Amino acid sequence: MARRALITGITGQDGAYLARYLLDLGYEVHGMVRRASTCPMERIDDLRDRLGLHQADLLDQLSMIRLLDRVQPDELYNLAAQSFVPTSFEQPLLTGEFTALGVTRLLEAVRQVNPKIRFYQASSSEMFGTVRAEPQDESTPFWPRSPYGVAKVYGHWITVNYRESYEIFACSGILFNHESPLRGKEFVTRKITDAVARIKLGLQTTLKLGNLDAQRDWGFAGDYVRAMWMMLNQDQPDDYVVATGIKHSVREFAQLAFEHAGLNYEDHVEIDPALLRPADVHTLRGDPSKAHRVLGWQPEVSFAGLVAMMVDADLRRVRNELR
Ligand code: NDP
Ligand code: GDR
Repeated sequence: MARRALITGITGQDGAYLARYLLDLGYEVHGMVRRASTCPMERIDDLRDRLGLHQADLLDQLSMIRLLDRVQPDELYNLAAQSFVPTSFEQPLLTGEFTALGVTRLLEAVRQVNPKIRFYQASSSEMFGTVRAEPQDESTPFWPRSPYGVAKVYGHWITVNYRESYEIFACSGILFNHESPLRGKEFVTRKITDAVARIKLGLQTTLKLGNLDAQRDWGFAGDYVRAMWMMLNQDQPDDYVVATGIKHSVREFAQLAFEHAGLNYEDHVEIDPALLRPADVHTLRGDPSKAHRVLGWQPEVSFAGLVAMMVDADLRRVRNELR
């Protein structure tokens, strides 16, 4: 019998990559989607006839209990969240409801329906915030810098707590930034590669950015979803940092992306103070030694490869839209 997986947040970037990965492994894949008046299925359109999609919402406890009862998954990946850091400053309460308490609602549903369901929580390097050590590993203390980061710290510890209290096979994956052509256009990497394509093809001339000196450890989303599956397929549940171990600044990302299209970023990028955050995370670099050692996980796409992949995909897409 095929193993059965349920993904919350299946319509997001990671949900789309993870669904593909699990289908390729032979899983029966189900996804939780929330009701909307428009259709947010763009990223999984080509997979829809191979997926079971079910309506439920992180805010509605009963909907999640019913969903688990109906699907009876072996593995549950909790990727759903309000995931955009600036929005968390504007909507801190809603962010807490989705990104923090949503995790407890889901874990309670696991306890009630079947405590043998293996549970993955999408934790984040944003929990490290003002970093207490460089690079950051599983034992580095958290100091989150946004309501989003604070909510993710709650999600992390409630996952650990349910593992320790109820012996649920629950893992927290502390993933550093990972990007792809499916990344939302509000995040800085995709904002840059989308603008590069539009500038190259004559549709816009400038790109407004905020903090160009922020440094991130950027990897490829396709590599990172493999690590999620690996965590749930060990003998023991545990928490892992997933990162490349190399950091770059937003400026470097922009420079490389514009260069890849034969452009100079200095001719097009403008600083907009409105894009600066009330508190930002200035630098992040992960230490993925444990994921290498225990999971055997290795990333396959380099930073330069990622930038080129994203610029090429946006150039192709914008060209097609112009036809
Ligand atoms: P996205 O923002 O692309 O996707 C978020 C998903 O959550 C969407 O499918 C969205 O649905 C869903 N969602 C939001 N609110 C609710 C709700 N109330 N009920 C049900 N579903 C909801 O995020 P990513 O794919 O980039 O990230 C996946 C997870 O990993 C998130 O939890 C994120 O915080 C975390 N993370 C991401 C990292 C990254 O670099 N990408 C790094 C570390 C952690 P809809 O389509 O309806 O909006
Ligand atoms: P982040 O990603 O906050 O790290 O969270 P984002 O791409 O939004 O920002 C990265 C850094 O770039 C700086 N920056 C800008 N950011 C945006 N969005 N837009 C701009 O114009 C801009 N200019 C500079 C930011 O200040 C920041 O320092 C992402 C999300 O996917 C989270 O859900 C996830 O948990 C973390 O990555 C790891």
